[in-house]
Amino acid sequence: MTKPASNLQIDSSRLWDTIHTTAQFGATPKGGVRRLTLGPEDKQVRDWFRAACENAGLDVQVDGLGNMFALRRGRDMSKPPLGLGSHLDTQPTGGKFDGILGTLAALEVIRTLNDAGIETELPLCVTNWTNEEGSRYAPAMMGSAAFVGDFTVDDILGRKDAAGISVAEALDSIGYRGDLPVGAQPFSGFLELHIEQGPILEAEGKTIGVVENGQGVLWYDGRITGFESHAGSTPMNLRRDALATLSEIVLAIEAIAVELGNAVGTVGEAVIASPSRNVIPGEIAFTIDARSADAAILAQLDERIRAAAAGIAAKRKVEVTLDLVWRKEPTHFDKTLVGAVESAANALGYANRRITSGAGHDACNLNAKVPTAMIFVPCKDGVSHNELEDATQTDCASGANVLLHTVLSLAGVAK
Ligand code: HGY
Ligand code: MN
Ligand code: MN
Repeated sequence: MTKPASNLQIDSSRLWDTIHTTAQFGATPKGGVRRLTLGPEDKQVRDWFRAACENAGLDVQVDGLGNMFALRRGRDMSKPPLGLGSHLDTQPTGGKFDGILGTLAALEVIRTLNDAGIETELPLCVTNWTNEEGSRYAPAMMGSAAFVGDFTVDDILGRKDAAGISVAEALDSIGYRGDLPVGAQPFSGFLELHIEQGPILEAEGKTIGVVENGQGVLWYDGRITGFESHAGSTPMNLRRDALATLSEIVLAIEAIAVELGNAVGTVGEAVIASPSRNVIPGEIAFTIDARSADAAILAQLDERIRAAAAGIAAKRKVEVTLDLVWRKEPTHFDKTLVGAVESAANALGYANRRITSGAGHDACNLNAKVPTAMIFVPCKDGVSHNELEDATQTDCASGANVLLHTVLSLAGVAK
């Protein structure tokens, strides 16, 4: 095998252009991107991505949950491809970079190898995972979770959004329910470039995050059943107020996470059934997202949140149910691949540091099945899941260059 061209760099302007070209699909007035999974804007970007991959000479396949796999032949086609990619769906108040940088940087790596006439030993497979965000359908990282067998395909196909549309119907509506069996695409390893979605790299002036671990995640669907009654005539001591109950639960979760340290807890959704200004809320559906990079703390979060909810329910004489809909243990990425990322960053002269991911990623699921690692670059003020999400062209290019050289070192150069 020949040595990878160490001065090979991706085309920074081309990558930057593709990021801004695709940002038009679901562009919001505030400069963000609202591209909910399996909706019309997701179809637009998927169609664009498929065409771009085919123009780059890749063979695109789609599996039964819409996960997209774009294959570049290597010299030794008897070996499974090295995977690289991320996701193209966004949060409702999403930005231009979350997921999109990693998927388009993977395409840029292919384009750069094509321009340089480089053939790798291993085949390469650029991937766009379905519903990483978990906003329209739970769980998050849904397509990659089913790919590694954490959920059955039928279970996922049957999941419904707030409007009662199933994953199956949504996939069919955009024409992305493919023939490839879910989980059939083999990988020799997987790499994901992503913005940090936190403040550390920017604060420390580091260009690259060499991601070692990822937080474990607990997702609950909660329901509070109190009693609707007149807001004017019901004495305070006789109320069974579902919203006052939820307010106590929210503050209890906050206190538990702060007290445990190395933990976070969020109530991101709450819906009062038939709300009215002069009716005491009787019924509320809500969600909890709790995380820790430490497995023991994750277990304590589960225990303490359940106990707090039960205590508040008893005190207020209401019913509170918590249904754990998703549990993912903390991720520890593959040491060899993490080392390859770090070597590439050092060889390219980028300031870097080891880091734990606060956010979940498809790579965290892949890691259960194949050796996996992640590359982070800074985002402005650490902000993400917000239309203000921003990153610099230079940092995006640096991350893509680390991805390129990590790919070359792992896949090998045939010619
Ligand atoms: O929830 C997450 O961490 C990811 O952004 N879906
Ligand atoms: Mn993401
Ligand atoms: Mn996200």
